Amino acid sequence: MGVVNVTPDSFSDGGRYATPEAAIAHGLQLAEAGAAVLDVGGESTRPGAEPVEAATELARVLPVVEGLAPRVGIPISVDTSKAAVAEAAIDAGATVVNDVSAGRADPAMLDVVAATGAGLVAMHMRGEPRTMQQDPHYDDVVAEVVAFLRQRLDAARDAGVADDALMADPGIGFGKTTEHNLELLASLPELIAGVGVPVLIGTSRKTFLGRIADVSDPAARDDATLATVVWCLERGATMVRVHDVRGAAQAAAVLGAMARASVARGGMVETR
Ligand code: PMM
Repeated sequence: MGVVNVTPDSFSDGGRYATPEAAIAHGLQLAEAGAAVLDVGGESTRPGAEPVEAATELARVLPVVEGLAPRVGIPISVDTSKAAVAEAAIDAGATVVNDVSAGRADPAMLDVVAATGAGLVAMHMRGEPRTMQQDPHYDDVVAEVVAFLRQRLDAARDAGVADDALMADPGIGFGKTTEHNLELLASLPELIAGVGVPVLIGTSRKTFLGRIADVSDPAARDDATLATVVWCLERGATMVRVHDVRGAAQAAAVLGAMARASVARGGMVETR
């Protein structure tokens, strides 16, 4: 999943693709580089970010979805927590809703997803972006994230979202310390088994990578990101959300070839 942020203030690529033309050109490049899905977002969810009005988010996202949908042969997801934005983006050609609030921020969201037949990514976040990094605490981060995701997936099913339309995401960096993020990544097979639907992971350029690899500029964290991409795909993640699609696609292709060779030699690694 390639990230197309149409925001002036995203932590990772803030302002670079803030005009529709720049964002569309960027999305086309990511599709060319091997993205399987393009994730278009108009509200920054970086720690401390203030919410934006639906009208502002719509004005950012819609022209980009409209511009990309007829030109890329891959699904487009809309990264939003607002039902009105999701509905308009689906009208414009998006087929997946990536909601970092997992349907909690807007009571109409799950109904919109169900009524349109769109896919849904339900993500775990502790609190909201404005406050989520203020002293996050869990007794058992893996168990609590799994329990939350199971509850939100059930809420989506209760609203009428089809089981095969669902993905779950532990929300790396959303109300989590470096240790929490590492614990979630270390426990990926347990987490995937626990939620029971395909799992998406977004580590790309996040702060914990900068801390571990000592890289302060988020745009210089793609090599650090790639280590997590390989780790996640190797441990059963279905999809990774990245800025550097070219690197991730190359790593996934090589990983898949090695996994197939391993199976051909009677190894235990699954093909993907
Ligand atoms: N991370 C960001 C935004 N949206 N959506 C999902 N499903 N998972 C994530 O980890 C995620 C997300 C923040 O990163 P960005 O500012 O680089 O888009």
